Amino acid sequence: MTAPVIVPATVRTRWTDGRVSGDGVMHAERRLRDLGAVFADSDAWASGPPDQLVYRTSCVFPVPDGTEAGLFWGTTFLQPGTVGGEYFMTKGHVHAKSDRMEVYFTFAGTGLLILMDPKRSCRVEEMTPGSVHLIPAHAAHRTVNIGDVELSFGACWPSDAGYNYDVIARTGFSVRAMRGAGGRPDLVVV
Ligand code: S6P
Ligand code: ZN
Repeated sequence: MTAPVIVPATVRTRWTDGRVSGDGVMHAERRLRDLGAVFADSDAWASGPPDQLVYRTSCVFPVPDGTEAGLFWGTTFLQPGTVGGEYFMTKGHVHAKSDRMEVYFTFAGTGLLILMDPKRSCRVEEMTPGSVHLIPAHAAHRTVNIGDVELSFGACWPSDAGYNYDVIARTGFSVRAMRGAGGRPDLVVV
């Protein structure tokens, strides 16, 4: 057998901020206009700049969506800001195959990971550089930027997990993160 040659990795992640580069990296973004039902104060949302970037993702999908036993991974970059006193956050979803788990790991910034079980009970984990978060089966998950700089975190999830945004669009999370006195987050149960 001939000796294998050493080849460079085809994808790189910069550990200081999570920036992903290389082959097959797909970019997507969500602006304020895309997040109408997400924030509690719909008047504040409607009066905000629709082009305002709230978050973007850079992900690698090495196998077709829905493939059993494959993996996807990537970074989410969530901007700092508020709408009606509520911190910028992701839409949030439960996986379409809801028993599929996921792992998050924080590169930079400070945030919250809101995990909600099917009984609408929430657990809120602090995200800081280096923190690692396991998203259990059946948990809806949403991230919130509670800092003054970009929050970036990596994610790795099964390629057959899929997304269900409808359940969140219909009933939301039972906890909202508002900027409180002194800039600290207040968790409001709704
Ligand atoms: C995918 C994973 C993340 C999110 C991303 C944006 O399972 O959880 O890549 O897609 O953080 O959040 P959302 O709720 O808009 O998909
Ligand atoms: Zn997910």
